[in-house]
Amino acid sequence: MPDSSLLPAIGTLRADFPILGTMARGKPLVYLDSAATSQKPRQVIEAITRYYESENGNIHRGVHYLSERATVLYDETREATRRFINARSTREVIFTRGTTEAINLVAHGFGSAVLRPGDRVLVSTLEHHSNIVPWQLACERSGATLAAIPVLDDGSLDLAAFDGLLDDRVKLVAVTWVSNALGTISPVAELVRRAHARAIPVLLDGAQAAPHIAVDVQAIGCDFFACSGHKMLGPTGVGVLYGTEQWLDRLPPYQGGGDMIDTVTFERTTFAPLPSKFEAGTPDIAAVVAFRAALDYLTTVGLDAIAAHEHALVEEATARLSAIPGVHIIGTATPKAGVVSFTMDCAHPHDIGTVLDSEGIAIRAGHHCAQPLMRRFGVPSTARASFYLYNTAEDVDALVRGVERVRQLFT
Ligand code: 7TS
Repeated sequence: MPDSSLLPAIGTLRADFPILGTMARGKPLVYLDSAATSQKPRQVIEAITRYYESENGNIHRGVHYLSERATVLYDETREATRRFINARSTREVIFTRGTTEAINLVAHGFGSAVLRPGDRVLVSTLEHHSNIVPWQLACERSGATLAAIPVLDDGSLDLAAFDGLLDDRVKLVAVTWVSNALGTISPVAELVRRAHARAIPVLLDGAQAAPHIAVDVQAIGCDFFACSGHKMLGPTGVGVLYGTEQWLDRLPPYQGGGDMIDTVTFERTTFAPLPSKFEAGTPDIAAVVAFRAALDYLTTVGLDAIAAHEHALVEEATARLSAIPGVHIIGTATPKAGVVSFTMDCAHPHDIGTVLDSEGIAIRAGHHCAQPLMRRFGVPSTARASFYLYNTAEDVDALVRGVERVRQLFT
């Protein structure tokens, strides 16, 4: 049994998440879909309410009390984010709507300012569509091409093939740190080292890493890093793009509008310095402000404790599901973050998801926005249980019971 006490006072911690005490389909909710979006602690929910009840004003423009207050809170979150990922400067921390927008911002800039016909962007077979499609669009615009690092049968990156693909045509390596579909954790510092040895910049999709792993962008040495607030206990509508000043200065603005300019005439506009250059228009201020509460929460519990807790749950779930006849775990590489992806001989993943749902258990069934990866493993889709700091050994029990019930129903 995984030891629920791995996290200090997990019962108290669960009490911070009001939704975990609710019912789904008349059964106590068992939430195993945190890779899609995490649940929110009371501290985050209260920060949103507090913001709208007593702090709401537009940022960076007013002289009045509320505008100044909102601006301070917004800027404090930028500093808290800088600390959370260990960026050098708040100039390197851009708030976006999420990982998708962060990657699109960089892809747009590369498409117009960096990529030329014959150049290459290197992604991997593990990618979520949001780290494939923006690059395809950038390649179409610029005449560059896209290539993908293959994966081995255990769901890890083929590092020998990676070395073979790193040639002078490659102008960017854009890879996921943690696979959302399999949970594979890629050796990102090593990937950066090998790419930088050929002076190739690296973007890391950290959507599934930031909720689970302590991030230090300087130690890893990546040029860009993207993550989504809503997967890390924060609200929807806020994400982070980290980029080195050197790169962000080189890339053109993504959107034009208020807050990102220095001077505007009808002939010519000059742009604001970083980070404002990439933050046109009124952002989701409430989400950014409440994201601070999520970062504080994660920091207080501790990313290492969270990772150890999830690891124990994943190990337990993997061992017990593997023991059920006809269940196949997809992605067996180590190390792995809080994801268990599987198929069953007797039932389609959507049937698995539907039966579990009738028991109040939330998992995701589908291609997980990773169709090339599904194709690599010869499956149209998988059932995916994903764990987070608030999950318990009892949640694993419920999952295993649910999967056994699927087997009874379909054989
Ligand atoms: N990259 C990865 C690795 C992801 O897992 C996701 C979302 C994204 C990018 C996009 O994040 P967004 O916040 O901009 O939408 N992944 C999932 C998932 O696994 N199930 O639902 C969304």
